[in-house]
Amino acid sequence: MSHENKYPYISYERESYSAEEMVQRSQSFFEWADQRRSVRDFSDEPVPREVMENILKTASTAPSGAHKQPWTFCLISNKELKAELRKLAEEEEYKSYHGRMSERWIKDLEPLGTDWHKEFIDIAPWIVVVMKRVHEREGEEKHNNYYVSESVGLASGFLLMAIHHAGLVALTHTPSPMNFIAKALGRPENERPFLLIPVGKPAKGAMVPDLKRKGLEEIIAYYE
Ligand code: IYR
Repeated sequence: MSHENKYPYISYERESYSAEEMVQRSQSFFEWADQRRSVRDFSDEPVPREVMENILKTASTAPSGAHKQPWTFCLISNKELKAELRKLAEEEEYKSYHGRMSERWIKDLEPLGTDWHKEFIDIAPWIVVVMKRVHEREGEEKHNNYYVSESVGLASGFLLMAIHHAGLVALTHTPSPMNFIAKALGRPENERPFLLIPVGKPAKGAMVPDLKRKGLEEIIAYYE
């Protein structure tokens, strides 16, 4: 390939598994991933910052448009800031649950037990706010990033799996509208809030709804 001379390449090899090993590995990985649940009841037990940094390094291994890695993760443990974010989130959510969301939407959320109260923002030891970087600046010039939502969505998926792997739990919270977050955190104008994710251990006696996941026949359209 022509670019090989111009840009550095390194060789890449992975361990190769037999068909049986691949079936076994993919099955056990599924069973492990299937244990992950969104949790709303957090313990306030501290989690070391190094754990969070490793988790965020993992999130940042996600593929991204032209490898621009168009994300910033705000890592928050400051109590006053968490209280402020909770207050602002609850103000927006109160309006959402009392008129901005459709009746159908509220009904769809009933089994999940959500409402406008967001005490988990105060209680969880860490809040990760995932920011999209819509462009980068070079002096006066703005350069748009590519496939920003796809890229940041992928990084957020990796983030949730890394949290799960550390034995922690998370909630993908989407306060709406989210502009208050960028303002409260003093983020630069090229960043937009994407998700607010409390991270920690589940509270003792935490409960989650007994949800069923779709079966293969519902999620795969085969073309063999
Ligand atoms: N953003 C609100 C409402 C909400 C919406 C969906 I779709 C959910 O799956 C859960 C909640 C909130 O965070 O409560």
